[in-house]
Amino acid sequence: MKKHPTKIWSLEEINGIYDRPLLDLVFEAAGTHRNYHTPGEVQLCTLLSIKTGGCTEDCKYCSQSIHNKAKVERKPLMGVDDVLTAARAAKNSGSTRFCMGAATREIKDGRGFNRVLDMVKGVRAMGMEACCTLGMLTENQAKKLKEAGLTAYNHNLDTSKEHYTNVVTTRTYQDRLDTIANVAKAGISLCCGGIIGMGESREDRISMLHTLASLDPQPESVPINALVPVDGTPLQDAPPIDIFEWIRTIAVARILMPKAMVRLSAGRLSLSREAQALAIMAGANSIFTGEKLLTTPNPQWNEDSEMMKALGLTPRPPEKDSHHDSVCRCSTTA
Ligand code: SAM
Ligand code: DTB
Ligand code: SF4
Repeated sequence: MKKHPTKIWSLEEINGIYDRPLLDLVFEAAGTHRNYHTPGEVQLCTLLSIKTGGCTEDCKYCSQSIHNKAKVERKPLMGVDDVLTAARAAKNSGSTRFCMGAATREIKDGRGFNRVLDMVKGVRAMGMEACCTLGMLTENQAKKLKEAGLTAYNHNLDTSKEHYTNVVTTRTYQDRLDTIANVAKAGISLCCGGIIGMGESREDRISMLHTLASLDPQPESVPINALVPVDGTPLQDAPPIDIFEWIRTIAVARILMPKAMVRLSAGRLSLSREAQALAIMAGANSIFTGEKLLTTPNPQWNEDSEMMKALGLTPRPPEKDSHHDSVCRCSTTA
């Protein structure tokens, strides 16, 4: 099959887009969004922490790192039945994607990994998309997850290559890229994005967007997290994000990666409905619902459904595969 050509963006081009007057940028991103996706449709996703706390990595933002002093109750890997009960509840609440996150540098082969494979099979059997985030992955593990039916693997770049060592020191940017390559080799869609508000500069945000857009294939899903400053982490006192920088990041992500689902991930609790509306205008088309993300709070179901109603948004129907069935009404290939 002929490969769909993806435009290769230079850093200078991305700089130029990012620096445009904000409303021009949002207008262009909204146009791109409408060319590739059904306007007004938002995918609802639900997260579950299937293994909580005790992670040996030193990510400065994370409540679950043993290097940080955040108060998080450690929980071992959950059982398959409990995970599937949570998945069913998420489905009944309108979620079409179920994301299972484990606090770990990497998952070892054996009983635990086999249990995760069963979780993936169970979620897929319910007709939901299944996503996992389990830290570093070998090529063989990625292959097994693919065989179990995994829809996507989440592995974020988090920030720019340049800023990375200020945020994490126990692994390298290249380690992240290696796992991403293993995911791609196995034919699993990639969910890859970052966090805004970790003391990065505008250049860092542009550099991260450049790296994301240059991945081959591009991510199917791009989570844009606003830092949740968790007490006891080195970033607990990070100043709140500049909302317009967050909007710019979302708009540029939409323009550079037109087919991707752009997800408003962590941090929505501190964002107004108006800010979220502008982000959706700028091309975001997915939110995480449910009162908890992995360890931090998230808006209540009813708050989100009221926001959706007020904005005239509809939940994306199930089994509409984001990568292949995207509505493309334009004649060019971006
Ligand atoms: N351990 C795995 C890993 O790091 O790849 C998976 C779990 S990790 C919690 C998933 C992602 O959540 C991180 O890559 C980061 O982007 C995001 N995240 C974690 N803590 C956050 C926080 N306090 N604020 C915003 N995003 C956060
Ligand atoms: C992503 O980029 N954001 C989600 C999902 N991928 C796994 C996780 C957000 C976690 C926020 C912090 C917490 O709740 O612990
Ligand atoms: Fe561990 Fe992931 Fe948290 Fe980093 S972000 S400390 S790898 S759970």
